[in-house]
Amino acid sequence: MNTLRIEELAEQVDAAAASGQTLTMLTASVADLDLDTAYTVQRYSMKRRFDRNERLVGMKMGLTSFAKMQQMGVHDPIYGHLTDRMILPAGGVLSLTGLVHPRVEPEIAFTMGSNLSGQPTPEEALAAVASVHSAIEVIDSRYTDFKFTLIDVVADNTSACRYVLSEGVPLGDLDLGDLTISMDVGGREQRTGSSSAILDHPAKSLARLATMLDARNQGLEAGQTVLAGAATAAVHVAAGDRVSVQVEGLPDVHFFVSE
Ligand code: OOG
Ligand code: MG
Repeated sequence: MNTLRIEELAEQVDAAAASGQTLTMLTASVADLDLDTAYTVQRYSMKRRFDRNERLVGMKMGLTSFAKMQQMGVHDPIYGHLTDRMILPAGGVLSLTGLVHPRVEPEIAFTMGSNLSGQPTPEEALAAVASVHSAIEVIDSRYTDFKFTLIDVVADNTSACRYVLSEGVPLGDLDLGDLTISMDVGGREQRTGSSSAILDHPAKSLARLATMLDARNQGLEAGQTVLAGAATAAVHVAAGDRVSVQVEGLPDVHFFVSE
């Protein structure tokens, strides 16, 4: 696919995200969009945000858990970019204005203490981590009815919308392999899972992210945030909700939803 066409697709996904308007799946009309090109669309769409003074602050993994793969009907881990515009302070308020149909999911996040590149083992990946957080990701697919193929969701920056981190704690002796994770959404919906749902261990998700980035000559940098992926299926939010996540052994995190 030529650069001009990729630019056009990037403009479409960027405009949908910026305006909160839905988009028909790109693959419905673009026959020659493959996964590798979808990552290029994602990168070009990020460049548009950077041109509007958004700043890259980290990366996210998606579809790392069976619950998510099953919910979305898509079966491979994917990654997206996080910008400063997506940061929601802990205890803060998410406004639904300008969003399409947001959902929340409970996650574990890392703050990188050093750069991470190449194809690290999970142990090597963890050695590059400065602190660990419980986290809530707000995803908001720009596609109609929150339905997409793997290629479409990658082009749409893996539905990234907002995220909230708890205070960070050093990893120390904490084993992230099997921590209970629970989420409450407005007292209406609860989800409970285990950190083992995240590619068996969140460190494997981090290592996999580095390896996927390496295939495109990218890596992670000290200070960046990494969302390791949801441990349970995602839940719709509504105005008035208080959304909270608890990860065993980590500080809690919550935020509020307004119209
Ligand atoms: C894609 C993003 C999935 C996760 O943690 O699994 C994701 C989506 O479900 O819209 O962020
Ligand atoms: Mg997520």
